[in-house]
Order: sequence, then C-alpha cells, then structure tokens
Amino acid sequence: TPTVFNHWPWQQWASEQPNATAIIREQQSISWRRLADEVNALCSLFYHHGVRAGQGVALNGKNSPELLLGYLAILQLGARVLPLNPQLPDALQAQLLPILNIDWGWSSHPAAWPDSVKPLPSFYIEPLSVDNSDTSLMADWSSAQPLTMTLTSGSSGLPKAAVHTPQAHLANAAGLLQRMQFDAGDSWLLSLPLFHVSGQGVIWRWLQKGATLVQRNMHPLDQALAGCTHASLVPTQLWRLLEQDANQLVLKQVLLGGASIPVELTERAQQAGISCWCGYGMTEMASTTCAKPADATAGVGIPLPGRELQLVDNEIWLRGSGQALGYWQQGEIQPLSDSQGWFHTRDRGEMRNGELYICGRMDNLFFSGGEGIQPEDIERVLVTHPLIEQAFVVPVDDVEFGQRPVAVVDALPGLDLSQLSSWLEGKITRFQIPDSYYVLPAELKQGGIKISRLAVKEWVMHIK
Ligand code: 4YB
Repeated sequence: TPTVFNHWPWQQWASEQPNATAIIREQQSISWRRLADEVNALCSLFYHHGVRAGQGVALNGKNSPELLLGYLAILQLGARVLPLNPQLPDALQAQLLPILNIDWGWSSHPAAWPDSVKPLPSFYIEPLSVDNSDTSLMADWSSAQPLTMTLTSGSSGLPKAAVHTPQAHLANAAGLLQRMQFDAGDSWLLSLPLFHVSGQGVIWRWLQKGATLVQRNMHPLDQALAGCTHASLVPTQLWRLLEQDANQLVLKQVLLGGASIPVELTERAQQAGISCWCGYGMTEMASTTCAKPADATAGVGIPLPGRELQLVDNEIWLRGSGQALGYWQQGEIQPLSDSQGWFHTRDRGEMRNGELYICGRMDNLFFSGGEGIQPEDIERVLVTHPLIEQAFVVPVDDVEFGQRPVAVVDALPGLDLSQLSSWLEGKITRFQIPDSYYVLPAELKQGGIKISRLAVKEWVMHIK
C-alpha cells in the first residue's frame, strides 16, 4: 500500500528512518537525516535571498547533487520549481521564463538569465551550514499545490510547462510500484535528467518508498550502475550499455520508455541478465502510464492502477493518477484535458490481445502520392537491422509525390547504406521504402534525452 505522507516525504523519512541511506553520491552514503539537514540549510539560504512561497524558481543544470537539493528545497519553501535543460537556447529562455512567472534562477554553471529573473547564488553541499538552519522557514507539506513545472518537447513553437502537484507525482509512482517491485533496500540510479519527466519519475518513486537514490556521473554507464538495483533508461542508453561488458551488474529491473522499444533490445538485455519493463508515459501524466515486463511482443501492456485508457479514432486518451493540473501560462493554469478529464495524447494506438501498442504520433503522419505514411512504421522495421540502433524517417518535398520518406539512421560501424532499400523490400510496402539514407550526425545526438525529429528534418533539408 502506498505510503501516506503527513510531511514533506524527505522530512518524514528523516524522522522514520533517520539512519537509512537516502542517497549514494558516487560512492558516499547520505542518510535521510543528513539529507533533510542539507535541504533545510538550503531552504534558509534561498529564503534569505528572498525566495518565497508561490514564486517560481528555475533550476538550470545537469543532475548534480546540488541540483537535486535545489529541487527539494524549492518545494519545501512552497515555491514552484522549473528544471531547465542547460541546452535550451537563451532566446527561448528569455521568451519562456516571463510566461512561466519565474522570479529566480539557479544554475550549476555561469548562465545568462533574462532581466526579469534574479540569479540565486551557486553553492556547494560541503560548506552548507546544516547545524543552525531555521526549520520554521519550511512551508507546510502541501501535496495538492501546483509546485512542479516540466517542459514538454512540443514539435513546434514554444514548449509548454505541465504543472503537477506532489500528490500527482506520488500517485504516479504508487501506481507503477503496485506492479513493479521496488523496496526500501533497493536503489534507483538517477539515470535521466530532472528537467525531463523521466528523471522526476525516479525521484518520486524513491520518495514514495523511502528507498535509495544513486547519483553518479553517467559515463560510463556500466560503472554508474554498479550496485544499483533499478534504472530508467531510454532505448539508446540500453543499447550502449549492452555494447559495454556489463556483467558486474546487480540490476533487478530496468524501466524503459520515451520511445518505441524494440523486442530485439529487451531480448538482448534478457540474455545479459537484465530484466526490462516496457513503459509508455509522458510529461502530462508525470511519466509512466502503461507498463509490462518485457516479453515477446512490442506492446506496452495495460494502464497501471489509477489510470484509464480509451482509444478514440485510434488516438490514445488517458486520465487518472499523475495527470497534470494543466499548462502554466501567465499565472494561470490552462486545462489540458477535455470536460470529462481525458488528456488527448496525439499518439495513435491499437489494442491487440489485450495490450496497448503505440503506432506513432499523429503529427508525424504525412502523405506520399495519396498514401499515408506513418514514419514510425518504417522506423520500427529499420531498427530490427542488427547494425541499426535508432532510425528516423522524415518527409522531404517531392514534385511527383508531394512528399517522400528519407531515413536517417544511428548505426554501428559496418552498415552499408546502399543495401538498405533492398533489405527493406518485402518487409514494408513499396511506397514506404525511403528514397535515401543518411547516417545520423553526432551534433543531433546532444541535448535532451530525445533526438528532435524537427532537428533531423531540418538537417536533411540542409544537406539535400
Ligand atoms: C513512446 C513510448 C513508447 C513514450 N513507445 N512512443 O519513467 C518512465 O516512464 C520512463 C522510463 C525510462 C525512460 C523514459 C521514461 C519516461 O517517463 C518517458 C516519458 C516521455 O517520454 N515523456 S515525453 O513527454 O517527453 O514524451 C511523450 C511521448 O513519447 C509520448 O506521447 C509518445 O509519443 C512517446 N513515447 N513512450 C513509443 N514506449
């Protein structure tokens, strides 16, 4: 049964199990008592700089120990936290932060904040004076307040900020953990960024159970995973891990998600002794909504406890625990669901043999000579090629057909692009076979956890 919290979860664990290990930083164990002291100390630091309940604070950085403390301290002050990808262009930030009512900015590295944002000082955990911090500055545990803002990766225009309550994050976590075993003695690697919902998903599962969170440099991944029982990975991370000699692992479960999960991948992992879960989730639902232990099919299972699913004209509609209150805009929360509470995902899905299959994003569909092409249908076949780890199919304009598919692949050495069309023959219909193939350039692999389809499309337009 899910834990009931009467206090900020880290404070509650600090009184219930003060000496248990809350965090492992590289190799160093931090107890819940120590963690709560650190958060309190940072609360006073931020408070004395002027941070108050109801304000907005942007946190720019990678998953450092300081960034995580910042996340918890901002919540504990009753302020809204907005984790930001350091790769977000300055111009976009300058446009976005006023709309999101961000008053303060904290960054782990020198960062340029727009004029409307006051910088908070950088700090290091070591000299934080944890002994004389003033716990009266703490806001009441307010699980139903809009406290986190997570940017969506919309395919065009400004990203939107989905607003969640702590309660929604905890409910999302509880639903998954009713299916997946994750207990107090277990440790989950913070293997994805806090500015993405998948990283926050790890945090709230850890808090839900009072288990151990592992914070390490992520390169190389096999070393980061040493001693960890759980990790959340996107498929490309798991491919890379399997290329390393990953046999020192005690991993019990890897939760996969964020993109289509090839059966080839989970079977290879199984052979290496890693059990996988296949998940389907999104920012607006505070991460995972459907999941299953990996098996021989490419589906994502059924909705987790507390979630409901409906297919309407093949579009996936979801509602239930984890759902955001809405998108933050100019101090208001714009609803993101219909009058019955359903969130229309813009993902196309099918139910087969009682489980959900993700077909692709509705916005990715394009037409070629009158035939609809769903790029993901071609990508799913391309990644079954033993040398292809990731594939993107994008439309390019064509005088005869309107648009034609072109493929960009992330491949292991040795792949012969000129053989791919004949390799695809018989596996997909003729009009789906791409006109040309490119190798994914390294510059598109930087940034967030996902490669932007728009960036791939623009890159192809440039070289053509
Ligand atoms: C998918 C998909 C799938 C998402 N097949 N398309 O905790 C987790 O659940 C987790 C664990 C490991 C890695 C990632 C996660 C996530 O949270 C992923 C959540 C996410 O990607 N959110 S998002 O807002 O950035 O994108 C959502 C979209 O991603 C969905 O609407 C789908 O289009 C796509 N997606 N899982 C195929 N299994």
